[in-house]
Amino acid sequence: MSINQPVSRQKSESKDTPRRALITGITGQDGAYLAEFLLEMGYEVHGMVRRSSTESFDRIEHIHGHIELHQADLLDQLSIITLISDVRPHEVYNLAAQSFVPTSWLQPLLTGEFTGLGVTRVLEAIRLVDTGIRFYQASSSEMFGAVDEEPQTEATPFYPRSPYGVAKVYGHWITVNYRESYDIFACSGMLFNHESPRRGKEFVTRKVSDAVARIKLGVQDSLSLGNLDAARDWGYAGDYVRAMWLMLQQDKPSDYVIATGEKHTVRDLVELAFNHVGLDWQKYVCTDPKLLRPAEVNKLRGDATKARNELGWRPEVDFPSLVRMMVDADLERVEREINEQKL
Ligand code: NAP
Ligand code: G4F
Repeated sequence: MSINQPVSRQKSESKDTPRRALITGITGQDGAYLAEFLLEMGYEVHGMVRRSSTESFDRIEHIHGHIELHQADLLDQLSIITLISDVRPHEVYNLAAQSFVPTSWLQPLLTGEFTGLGVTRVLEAIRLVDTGIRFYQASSSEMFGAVDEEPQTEATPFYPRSPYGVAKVYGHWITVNYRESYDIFACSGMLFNHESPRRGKEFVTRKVSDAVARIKLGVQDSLSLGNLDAARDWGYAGDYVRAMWLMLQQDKPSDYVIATGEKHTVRDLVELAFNHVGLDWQKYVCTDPKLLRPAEVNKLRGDATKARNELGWRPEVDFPSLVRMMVDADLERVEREINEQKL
């Protein structure tokens, strides 16, 4: 896929000029769904990608030719300023981050740089180029961490339990701060876990759906997991990117919890996924203490009443449908790979 060289854009606009959006993290799960959604809404979609020795554009391969990619990095301030002044987006969606919680204990400083300070770099670029650009920050339910209150709302105090959660709290507050200091239309979406067939295989839902497909098709024997009692409020990524866009279409910027309001354990997830292919999970799943986290969070369940009332947002895919969707997609992919003799 080709990456654009910097080109300065005409700043004059007519009423027919399509809205321009810039997505950081366009190669990730949410970036791919958001890009598709914005294209459907008639946007001109630009994506920021970092340099890598191998291209990892699988999730956006199908929209290649409809989006423009630009090289920049959350660690490099000048590259972000140059990108925003070249593209001159109306809306910036900051989805890029080191997003895997266990990695944040292995690389806490890098996580702070990407996931925390990276937000300030994007906001600084907007402040310097054009404070009229609308900004969405991908905040997380991990900010709530070890909360007492359940379910969590926009007013629930934060108690992050991982370097990732701590970095996201910084990203959240710097977004609020730039809104209040510079009058930038900046919103923080406090999103609870959201999953899909495009989810990275290191996250528990996809690890399970991939393993179920491989076990069913005879190319894997067992599945090792960590804490089966851990519980999350899991929704569908396709529903959640709609909420991101809705936040930037309001008259006033604000922060919103986006969640289903339901909590399920990893054990529920495993049982549903194995049942879907007619297997008894207890014959295949074992637990490995190495997969336990230094600190766990147990009470994450969101209350999205504000988003429902102000944005008109509600999730459309429920948990059992999500699990079935992910297992079916992995069955199809693993079967194809077996037929192509890749497995
Ligand atoms: P993801 O699949 O892990 O995608 C992360 C994206 O960030 C990838 O495109 C990655 O690019 C990019 N990135 C990482 N470091 C970068 C850097 N230094 N410079 C430029 N790009 C960089 O994450 P996701 O699930 O789509 O989540 C999107 C955002 O929402 C993240 O900020 C995440 O923390 C947050 N969030 C996610 C959830 C969830 O349940 N999914 C919930 C709450 C918040 P490469 O392809 O080059 O690695
Ligand atoms: O799927 P997970 O790795 O997601 P986690 O840690 O909740 O983080 C995700 O959601 C956040 C929103 O709250 C995002 F901000 C973040 O970027 C990311 O997208 O783990 C979910 C739960 C944990 O409690 C974990 O301990 O599953 C438990 N789990 C049990 N066994 C496991 C495993 N998690 C993983 N990744 N792998 C296991 O084998």
